[in-house]
Amino acid sequence: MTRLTDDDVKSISDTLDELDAMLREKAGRGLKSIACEAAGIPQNMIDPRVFEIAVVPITSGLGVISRFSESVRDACKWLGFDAYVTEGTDVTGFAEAVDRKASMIFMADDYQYVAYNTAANRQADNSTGTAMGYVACLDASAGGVRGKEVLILGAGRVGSRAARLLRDKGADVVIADIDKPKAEAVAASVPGISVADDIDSAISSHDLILNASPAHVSSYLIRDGAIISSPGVPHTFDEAAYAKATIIHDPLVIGTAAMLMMSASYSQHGIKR
Ligand code: 2YJ
Repeated sequence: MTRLTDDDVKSISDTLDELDAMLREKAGRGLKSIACEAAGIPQNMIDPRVFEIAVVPITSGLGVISRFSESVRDACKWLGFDAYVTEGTDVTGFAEAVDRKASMIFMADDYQYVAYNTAANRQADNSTGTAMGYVACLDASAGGVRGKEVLILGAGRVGSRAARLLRDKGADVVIADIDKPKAEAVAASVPGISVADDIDSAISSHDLILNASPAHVSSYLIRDGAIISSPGVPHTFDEAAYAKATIIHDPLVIGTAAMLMMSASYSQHGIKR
C-alpha cells in the first residue's frame, strides 16, 4: 500500500472548497453528497452535531506524516462535524479520545486507516471508504455505470473492493494489474469480472477507468473524453492527460469523507446496518 507523503497532504486544509468545486464540476455533486452516496445513506440521515471526532496521530512504523491528522480534522470539520487532534499520540492519544468521550476516533498507521465508532463498537476502514468514494465519483460523472464497461487498474485493497461495488452497480468490469495473478484472484472472487490481457490496450480502449494503482498512466494511451476516477497515489497524470480526460483525484479527503459517513451511519438513529 502506498504511503502518503508530507507533500501529498500539505495543502489539503486550504483547498477543501476547491475540492468540493472540482467534484461539482466533474461529478455534478459536492463532497458531502458524494460521501453519503458512497456510504449508501441519504444526506439528511446524518446529523453531524451529535458526533465529536478525535484524530489520533500515530507514530509507529514510518511515523507521523506532517499535517495528516490536521488535514483529517479539517476535512471532518468542513463536513460539519466537531473534530480535534489529540494532544497525545498512539495509545496516549487513544486514551485521551476515550476520556473525552469521542464518538468517532480516526487513526492511521502505515497499513490501516480507520474511523472507529465508539458507540457502535465498529470501524469503517479507509480502503473500503476510498473504493466507495471513487466508485460514487465515477458513477456520478458517467451518469451511471450500469451496462457500461469499466476498467479497474490495480487489484489491491481499493481496486478489489471497487470491483465488487462496480459489479453491484451493474457495470461490466475488467480488471488489470501488473501482477496478473492478483487480478485473476479478484476476478475469481467476484462473479462476472474479466481480466485484461494487455494493460496498455485496455487503457486505450476504455472510456471509464477507476485507477487504484500507483502506476503512471501515459497520456497518449488515454481516450479523448475518458473519465478517470483516480484514488491511486502517487498521482502522475500530466497536463496532456487532463486535457483529454475528466480526471478526479485527491490524496485523502474523498476516501476520508466516505469512511466518515459510513462510520457515522453505524450509530445514527434510524439507520440499520
Ligand atoms: O498519524 C500519522 O500521521 C501517520 N501514522 C499516518 C499514516 C498514513 N497512512 C498511510 O498513508 C497508509 N498508506 C494508509 C493510507 C490509506 C489511504 N487510502
